[in-house]
Formats: sequence, C-alpha cells, structure tokens
Amino acid sequence: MNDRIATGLLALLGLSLAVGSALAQQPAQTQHKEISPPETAYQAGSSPLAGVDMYQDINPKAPQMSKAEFDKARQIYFERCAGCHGVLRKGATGKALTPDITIDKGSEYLKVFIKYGSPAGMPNWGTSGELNDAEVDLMARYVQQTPPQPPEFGMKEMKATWKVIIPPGQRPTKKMNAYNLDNIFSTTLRDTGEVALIDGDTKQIINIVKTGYAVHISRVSASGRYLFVIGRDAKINMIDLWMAKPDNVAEIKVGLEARSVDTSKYKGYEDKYAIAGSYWPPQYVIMKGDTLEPLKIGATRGMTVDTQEYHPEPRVAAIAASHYKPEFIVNVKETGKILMVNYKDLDNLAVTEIPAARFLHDGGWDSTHRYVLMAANQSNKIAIVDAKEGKKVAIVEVDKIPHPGRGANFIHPKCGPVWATGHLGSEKVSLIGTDPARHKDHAWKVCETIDGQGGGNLFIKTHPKSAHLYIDTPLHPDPKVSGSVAVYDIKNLKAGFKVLPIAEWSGVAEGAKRVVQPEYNKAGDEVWFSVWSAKNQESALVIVDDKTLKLKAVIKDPRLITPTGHFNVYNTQHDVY
Ligand code: DHE
Repeated sequence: MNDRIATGLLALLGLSLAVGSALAQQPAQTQHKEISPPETAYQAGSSPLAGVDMYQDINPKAPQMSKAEFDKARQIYFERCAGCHGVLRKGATGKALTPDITIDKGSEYLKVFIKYGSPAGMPNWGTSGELNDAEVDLMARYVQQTPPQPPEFGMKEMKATWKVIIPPGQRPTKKMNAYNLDNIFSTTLRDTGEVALIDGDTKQIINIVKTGYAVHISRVSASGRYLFVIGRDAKINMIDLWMAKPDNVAEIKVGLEARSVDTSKYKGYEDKYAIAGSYWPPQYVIMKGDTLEPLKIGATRGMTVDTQEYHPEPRVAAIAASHYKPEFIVNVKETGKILMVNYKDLDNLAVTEIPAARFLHDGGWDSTHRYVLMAANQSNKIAIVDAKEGKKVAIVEVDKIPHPGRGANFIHPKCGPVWATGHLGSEKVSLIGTDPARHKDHAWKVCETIDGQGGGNLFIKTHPKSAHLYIDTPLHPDPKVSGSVAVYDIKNLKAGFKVLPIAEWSGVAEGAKRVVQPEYNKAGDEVWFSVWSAKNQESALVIVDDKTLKLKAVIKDPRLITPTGHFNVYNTQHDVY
C-alpha cells in the first residue's frame, strides 16, 4: 500500500508541472479559466484511502467492470480525484459524481470530460499525459458505479492501534538534554513519513522521528514538552522533548485519513487533552494529553450551512485551541460550520455550532488570541469568531481561494492591528483589521490589499519582533516564482516587495525546488524556508537573516527528504505569527 500511496503523493509535485506544461500547449478554449493549474494540483493530492478495502455492490445500470478493473479505477480515484469530488463522490470542491448523474451522461461524454477537462476546473487528465486512453475509459465506467464506502473507524478500531511506547511514569521527570527546546524546529519530511527535529541554535539535526504516512503538521502542547505530529493516514505520534534524544512516547490511528491535531491550551488544562480531526471518517476525537488514549469521538456529518442539506462526509480541516475558554475550534469543511467543542466536561460535551461558509480550510488567531480567522477557501471568504463570546463576528469577502496557513499579524499604519492572508488563486494579499476597540472603522474589513509575486501562494508569515512580511508561492507554475519569496517592509508597504531567490541560494541543482512555508526562530531574527524537491532528489532548508534579508545558512542532509512545513516549538506553542 505504501508504494502506491507514495506514487500518488509524488504525483502532487509532478502533477502541477505536467498540468502546467500541458496547458501551455493547449488551445485557449480548453484551458481552465476558473481554477489555476497550481490550485488544481494542490487539491488533487492523493488520499491514503486508495489502499483501504471497501464494500462494493453491483449497479446493474452501470457499464460492466471486472473486479481487477474496479480495483484499479478505485485506486486512481483515491489518488487523483477524491480530494476534490469527495470519498463518496457527493461533491466537495469538485462536482458530485454519483450514478444518478453520471449514468445519464454516459461513457462517451464522461470520457471527453476526463480526457480534456473543463473550464470550471476539471483537470485535463488525458491530454496532460496523466492518464492514458485506457485509463480514461476505465474512469468513465468507474464513476457510473455505486461509490464504494470506506469502513467506519470508531473507538474499538482506535484502541486497537493505540500504543503507549513509554508510559508517563517511566518518562523523565525533568529535561534530560541540553537543547534549547524553545528553538527546536519540527520539519515535515512528507514523503518518508518522518519529522526532522532540528536544533534551531546549532542547525544540527537532533533526531529523525518515524511518524504517520505523508506526514502533515506538527503542534506543541501548552507546556512545550510534547510535540504532536499527524500523518495523512490519521496516525498521530507524540514526541517527548524532555528525553535525552527526543522520540515517540505514544501513537494512535484516529481514522483512515486526516490532516489536523492540536492540544488543550486553556489555563488549568495545559497538556491535559489532545484533539485530532479526520477527513475519513468525518469526525474528531479528544484524547488524553499524556498518552493519546481516545476518550470521546464527535461526528461531523450533518446539514450544510447554507442550503441546509445533509452532507455525508464533512471533513475536519483546521483545529485551533482557545486561550479564552476550555474549547477547541474545529473547522468542518463541507458543511461550513465552525464548532466550539468545550472540553470542560467530556461526559456532557457542549458544542457550539457557528455558521460560517462552506469549504472551511485553514486559519489562525489574531494577535490578542481572542479572535480566530478561518478561510472558507472555495467561497473566497474569511470567517471570524470571537472565542471569548463564542459568537461569529463577521464574514469577510477576500480574493480568490484564500490560504492563510495560520496568517500573519502586524500593525498597519492606518488600520492598527491587522491579520493577513494570501491566496492560492491570485497574487493578492488581504489585510483585515482586527481591533474593534481602538480601530473600529477598520475592524473586520479588508483594510488594504497588496500584491505578492503571483498566484500559488500557500503561506505568509511575520513575527512581533520583525519588520518584514514573507509571502511564498510554491504552487506557481513559473519555477522562478515558485523558487523565491516576496518580502515586504511592513512599515512601508507602498514600496512594494523584494524578491529573495531562496532556491538559488540553496545550491540545490535539480528538481522542482519549491520554496515553502516561512517560519521564524524563537528570537524572531531568522526565517526558515524549505526548498522542496521530489523524493529521489536533493532538498534543503534555507535560513535568512531577517534584519539584512541576506542568506544566513543552508541545511543539507541526505535524510532531509521532501521537507515541507516546519514548526518552531515556541512560536507554535504560543501561537506567535
Ligand atoms: Fe496542508 C495545514 C489540508 C496539501 C502543507 N493542510 C493544513 C490544514 C489542513 C490542510 C486542513 C490545517 C491544519 C490545522 O491547522 O489544524 N493540505 C490539506 C489538504 O487537504 C491538501 C490541500 C491536499 C492533501 O492531499 O493533503 C493539503 N499541505 C498540502 C501540501 O501539499 C503541503 C504544501 C505540503 C505537505 O507537507 O503536504 C501542505 N498544510 C501544510 C502545512 C500546514 C498545513 C505546512 C500547516 C501550516 C501552519 O502554519 O500551521
């Protein structure tokens, strides 16, 4: 299973290049007008469900398929299509592909659609060379079959995967190493299913820790002792930073596919609970913060926020831990609801449901940590919730496909404190006022829009001690743009941005060399970037001196395979961004 998933994940890197070059050769009328090639590639990432056994019934009206054909098509579907069309093909960011729709369209129509794509954003899988004619035919027949349903994953299944490698009583009672824990970075090694723990002071690798497959993000417990890492296969690893050589102390699988994890941060509940959200099954689980023992599972299936129709697979996207109440903020993507899950009394779990907008994805806190700003990316909106009052504050229209990561907070000369998001679908960066007390006129409005280098932006970052705002563009089709970052002087936005050629500075010779995710060190005077190439190629980390904007260091190591996100312990623990 791993090899197959690996191939699919690697396709994400290759795919945008393939789609990009194929588009360049296409006649204008067949190009995607609504969705950019990098965005298509990003959404069409592979799902670990490709390797999961699923129940299948026979639909007599659908064209015939042998079991071998069905299994091959199902694998392609989960590697290429499920990210947009959903596990059950009920439609997510892509259209619904259920048999009541597809059988009427018929195989010939579907083949053309799959081969050439559509102006509304369907990739041209055939003409881009991603699928051959036989595979296009296979997929046209597959989408007319009844969608197979992956199994559920409840308490019994979670407990069967749960391992406490070192019980709390056998763990160190004090820090057993000389590392400056606050300045450790956890770097995602996406395609090897590992994180690299790197000493931010010496730039040396402390340990390479085995984690879940196609590992995604790291989060840090309120005390700063434990690091939580989640893989796309929904495996969570808990790493104890007090050990002489920090390593795994507990692990669990919370579903079949997931993206988010966080831990309780409210006063009195520090390190008490962890939470993870899954894409499949659509649910979240609250676990014990020192062992990962699963305690309570909450389902997210339910009605959509706007048309109030039942959605069978609303995925859990970003989760944030409130500093104002014992609550987790849980984004439910397809129904467009933000759940405030109160963990004070797990037996009588209180969940406040805040209506936002469909396709909630990522987001983060304003500088006071009172307001959380979440991107409903395919709706081009930012939903803002007051964590103190437990209420929606505003929904702000921004540009095409906002993608903030956790966003960036700084003081704007006119609007006061602002939170910024870049966009996957355009070069715009929207600055939203976040101070209703002293800058009321600008609060919860776009105060100013500035330009980055182009579309394909994923992450944006600044730091309270920095004068700069960094904007990456790893999914831009032009390698010059995807291999560099734009930097603004936040006191003089009118001066425009400077471009730092990070990929060139890395000295990496070949590969996509996408520059991804600016992340500051604890002091706020260095910015770290990943230079991300394919699994069989060299990658690197590049560190920039934030004052001079000059190259400070390059970290290269044969073990740094496909580095993507990186998470500084102190900044992640305290939500500094
Ligand atoms: Fe991510 C955060 C989902 C592809 C790197 N990504 C998130 C979050 C979600 C998400 C829901 C918010 C988690 C949170 O805050 O709790 N990501 C998805 C996808 O569904 C998607 C589009 C496709 C997929 O198949 O997974 C996807 N993500 C990617 C990548 O291809 C990236 C660039 C490289 C990689 O490592 O996979 C990537 N995602 C990241 C990073 C963050 C993230 C680095 C954390 C940002 C932060 O500052 O917190």
